[in-house]
Amino acid sequence: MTINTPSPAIKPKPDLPGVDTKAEAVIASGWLHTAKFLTTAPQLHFLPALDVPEIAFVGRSNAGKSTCINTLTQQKQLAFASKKPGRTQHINLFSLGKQGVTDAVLADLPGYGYAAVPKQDKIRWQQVMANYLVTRENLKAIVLMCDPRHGLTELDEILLDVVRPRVEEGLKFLVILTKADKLTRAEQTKALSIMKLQAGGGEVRLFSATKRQGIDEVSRLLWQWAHPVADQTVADIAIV
Ligand SMILES: Nc1nc2c(ncn2[C@@H]2O[C@H](COP(=O)(O)OP(=O)(O)O)[C@@H](O)[C@H]2O)c(=O)[nH]1
Ligand SMILES: [Mg+2]
Repeated sequence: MTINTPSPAIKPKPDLPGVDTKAEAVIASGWLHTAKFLTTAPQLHFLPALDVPEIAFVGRSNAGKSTCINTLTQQKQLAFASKKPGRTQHINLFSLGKQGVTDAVLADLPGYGYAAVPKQDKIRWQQVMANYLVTRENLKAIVLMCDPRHGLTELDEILLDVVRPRVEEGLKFLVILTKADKLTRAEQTKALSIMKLQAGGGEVRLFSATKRQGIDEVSRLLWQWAHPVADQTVADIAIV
């Protein structure tokens, strides 16, 4: 869909002169909808080396990661929203791109922190995860899912420590506060400001799959990160 004449009813965000946020959200969501299963691997070295930007989704089991991926891509079964936490132990890749041309990849990493998982598996997970996050060359951004009712867990903190050097070198970082519908307005505001302090310069967004909150904002961020074009407006890009 090509959008080059923004509706007069849609006002650009004052802090982003020239960018029509609604039009950008439409483009971003169309792009996310192209997600297709690419491959799955139990460890980093089984993954194909890719030269398109990769955006990794991480988070403790049950944080709402599968639901979020399915919501963003508008596909019910893309990332299987398992009722059994800790079930997905592989890194799953999904390709994104219009007209069959892959221009980015989403990586769904195994959920962690599920108590019933044997210790050996937990250690294995930490190694796979750390290896991926530290050495995956085309990794462009990390999206950490966090249920704001629980806040950051010990494993989330470990993960933050692991990725911090790469974030300092320019890796993009977003914390999604999931299931925001479970919080009151006041609780949402509080959770957002606490997480902004903890995220160390990363982005933080409230998200609810059931109330469809935060979808446009997150979609736009992911789209922008995968398409970093300086000094171009969304309309220019859409015309190309
Ligand atoms: N109320 C509410 N529940 C959610 C939301 N997102 C996920 N859930 C529920 O949280 C549970 C875990 O979700 P799932 O996506 O499987 O989490 P994952 O283990 O991180 O992949 C499921 O019962 C979902 O239905 C949300 O936005 N709102
Ligand atoms: Mg899941």
